[in-house]
Amino acid sequence: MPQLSRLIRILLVSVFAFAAIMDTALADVSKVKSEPKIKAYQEKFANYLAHCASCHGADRLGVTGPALLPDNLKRLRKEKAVRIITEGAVATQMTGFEDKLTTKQIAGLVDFIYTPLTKIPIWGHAQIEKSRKLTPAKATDKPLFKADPLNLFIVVESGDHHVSVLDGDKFEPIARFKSHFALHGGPKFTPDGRYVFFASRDGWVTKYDLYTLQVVADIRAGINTRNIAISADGKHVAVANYLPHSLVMLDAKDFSVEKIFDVRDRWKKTSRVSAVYQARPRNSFIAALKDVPEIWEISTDPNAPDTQEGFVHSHEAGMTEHLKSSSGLFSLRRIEVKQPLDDFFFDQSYRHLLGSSRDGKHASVVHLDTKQTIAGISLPSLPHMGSGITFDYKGKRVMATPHLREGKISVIDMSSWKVIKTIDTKGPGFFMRSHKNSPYAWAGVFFGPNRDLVHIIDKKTLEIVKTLRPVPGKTAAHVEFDKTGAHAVLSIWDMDGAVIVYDAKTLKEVKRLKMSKPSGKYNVHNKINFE
Ligand code: DHE
Repeated sequence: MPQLSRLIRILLVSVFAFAAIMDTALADVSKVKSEPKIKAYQEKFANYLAHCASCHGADRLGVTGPALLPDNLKRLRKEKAVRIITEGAVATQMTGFEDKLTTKQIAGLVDFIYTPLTKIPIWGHAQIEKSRKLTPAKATDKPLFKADPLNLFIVVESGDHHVSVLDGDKFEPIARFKSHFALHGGPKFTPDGRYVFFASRDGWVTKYDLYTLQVVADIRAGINTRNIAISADGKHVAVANYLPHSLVMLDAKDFSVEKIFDVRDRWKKTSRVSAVYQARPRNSFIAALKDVPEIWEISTDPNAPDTQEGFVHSHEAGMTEHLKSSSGLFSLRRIEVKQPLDDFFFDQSYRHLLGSSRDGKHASVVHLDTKQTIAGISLPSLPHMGSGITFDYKGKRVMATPHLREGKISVIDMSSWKVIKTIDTKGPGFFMRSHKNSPYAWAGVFFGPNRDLVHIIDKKTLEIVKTLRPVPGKTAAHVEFDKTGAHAVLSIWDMDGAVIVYDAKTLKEVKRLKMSKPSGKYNVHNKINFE
């Protein structure tokens, strides 16, 4: 009898899965008008089902392989997609199809995966919960290794999709594990530094225990995710999604879904979420919305009164899908702005937010308490605020930001909100980093022929005092300091890459460790102290 009910269950699941595939297929086909086109489309779809669906899902949302949707593939050029289907992808399970498919069929498949779905797929409470996987951690309240747990480095190796954990005193690896495909954004840590959370572009959020060195929870909170943030008390993880248009709140302990915001402005216009940030002194999350002129502040203060000023309960905002918490938790405050702002930077009090406009030519300063835009700053093309750093210069707090389209770094006075200096560099940059104990700010050239260069800027003079070329011809990017600021660690972004440890004062190389395209590295102490 139990066997019979299992059989019925399997049968029902298969019928539903088939119905879902056909629904997607028919919806896609409805866009294709003439008969020969329908035939060609059906052929591509049949090839997709035969060769790709088992790993990437019949609905293209991803299974063991990544999602194959235009939004998720934005950073992959079509020619490269053709090459990957033909030859396979290094350091992944993707094998080449050269001997199974013709060049024309491969081109057809590429065409197919870059075709948008006609319906936004549903990824709600049921789908998220279903993906949740917990692995019990070994019981311990101390690290199971000798290294200083607050001076560990977490290195995201995007070449072969792994994460390494380094002892930050000896610069030796103590653990390495497989991550989801294409992690993006900085990992986030609980305030005690014990747990670290990662997000992948395909929506997977992973919790890793740095004491036992094991993955303890995993969940898919979106289909196309931007980044995550952790609340000031370490109890909630917020996930910002492009697809669907949602902001998902997870319980940081066991990843149960606390709430899903279906993101819409006051007029119900739906929006992607560019990113979500923790505003520690405000005990809230701040979210950047891509398509509507609003900034969201979501309270995470468990002691907030029910009628906290300016906040409305999420049910009033008409967007509660599931709400576990009571009181003011997760109530929403909308800050209306003139135009959508992307890519944020905050001053240390979290009273002011600096957001870049979509045209990428200027930034607005928004006072988060009064909701007023108090200043506008004209800037060279496309600042990358998220990578900005702050430090003291001639008794003033300044912020320095690289630009994605021009070889310039803007230095902004954070009291007058005026650009006080524009530093010319050898090409557009992506990341900048410093440490309170370091006299220098490090800024890599990320794009163009000089992408193997890293500028060292004296924070006292705002002059470039040295330019390093660690490996000629290979991109040098993303610097992180150790706990005390004595060493700076730089990445060589190559499959045959490395992290290079420098003495942060003498700027001499101390050590080199081989790594697979180490895109970012994060020191536990610096991250939990917002260094
Ligand atoms: Fe990032 C952080 C947005 C492309 C590597 N990137 C961030 C953050 C944002 C952002 C908002 C801060 C989130 C956080 O840490 O919580 N990134 C964007 C974009 O909008 C952009 C330009 C286009 C896109 O397709 O998303 C973009 N980013 C890239 C890349 O192409 C990079 C170089 C390679 C990659 O892995 O995708 C890249 N972004 C990174 C890294 C961080 C990051 C390594 C974390 C930096 C840190 O030190 O914290």
